[in-house]
Amino acid sequence: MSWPGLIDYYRERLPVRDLAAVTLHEGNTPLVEVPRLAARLGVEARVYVKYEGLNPTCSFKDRGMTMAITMAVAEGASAVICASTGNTSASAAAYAARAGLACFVIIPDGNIALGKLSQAVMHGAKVLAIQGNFDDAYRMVMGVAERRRVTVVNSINPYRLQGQKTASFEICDTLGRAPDYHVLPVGNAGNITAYWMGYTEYFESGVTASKPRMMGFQAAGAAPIVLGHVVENPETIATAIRIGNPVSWKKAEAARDESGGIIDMVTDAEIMEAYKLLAASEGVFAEPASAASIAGLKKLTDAGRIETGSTVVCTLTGHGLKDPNNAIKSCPEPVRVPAELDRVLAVMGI
Ligand code: AN7
Repeated sequence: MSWPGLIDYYRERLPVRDLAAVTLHEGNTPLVEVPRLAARLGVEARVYVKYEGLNPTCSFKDRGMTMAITMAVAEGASAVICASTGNTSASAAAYAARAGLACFVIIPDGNIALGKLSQAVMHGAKVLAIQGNFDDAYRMVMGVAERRRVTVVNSINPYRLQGQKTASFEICDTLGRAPDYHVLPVGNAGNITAYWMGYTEYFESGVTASKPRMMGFQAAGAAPIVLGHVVENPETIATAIRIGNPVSWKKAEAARDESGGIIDMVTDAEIMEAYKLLAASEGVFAEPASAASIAGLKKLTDAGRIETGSTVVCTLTGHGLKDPNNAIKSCPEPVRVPAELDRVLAVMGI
């Protein structure tokens, strides 16, 4: 039987009643053990990555969007809107197309990865690139929603986090237990909130006997939660998490504190090192923001914060192909060779 999508699989744990799901069969992403990466990081634990780049639009946002668009249809909406650093816009555009709804997305001009922009336009969204950052785009969305009948599908929409919590269910179902540590990037802080909700629900209904410590990582140039204040001009190569005033700030702090976890930051240099190491050591390609979780795991390991023999899950939130420009920029160029066998052999050097 093929996977029906997360709403039909986890329906009794989601507030959807018997509504027909708007689905692209999202969810059921691989949990990949990464021993070679773990060895390279020097972590003496079982390390897994939750490969969310293998969702239909290649990011975790599809989990929330199947719920948000299903509910928007049920409520009679004709149009949806979001602000986005890229992945939310790609997902909203795709699911709106699937449901026959109009979609408006507001993005920071020049600061969204190429793959994400190509998705939003291909799926027929009306794309507004504003001269401002994500936080400005979000303000615009809130303003529009006050004046026009459009459904906001940013994570202020409660159905988004409901859908996203299913990633925790899948991890526990696969492992047969909850991990000891869950490491993930933090931008608008919705995902860490949703994962914690999922882990808590499984624990409270007796499916699991423990809950993980939630270990969130922001980019150093966009780390408002770590610094304890809004960052006016967030800057990071990981444009997906280039956010200075997260919507779910307080909920993320609650997830951190209730789980006995942390929210810390990693530099762009650490992110790019982890980005390449993951791809080269395991064949798993994730975008720079996702690599913040791997950079975070390295930082935790170096500080002796990961208990030997424990189980660690890192979420890889988006696929590496979302951002081809950063991939190509971060590696040596292909060697240009004439089509002559001797020259090819000479360049190969083996
Ligand atoms: C790849 O698309 O906010 O902490 O507008 O695309 O739940 O915000 C994206 C966020 C991590 C951070 N990794 O998750 C958007 C947007 C990737 C992302 C995050 C995002 P949250």
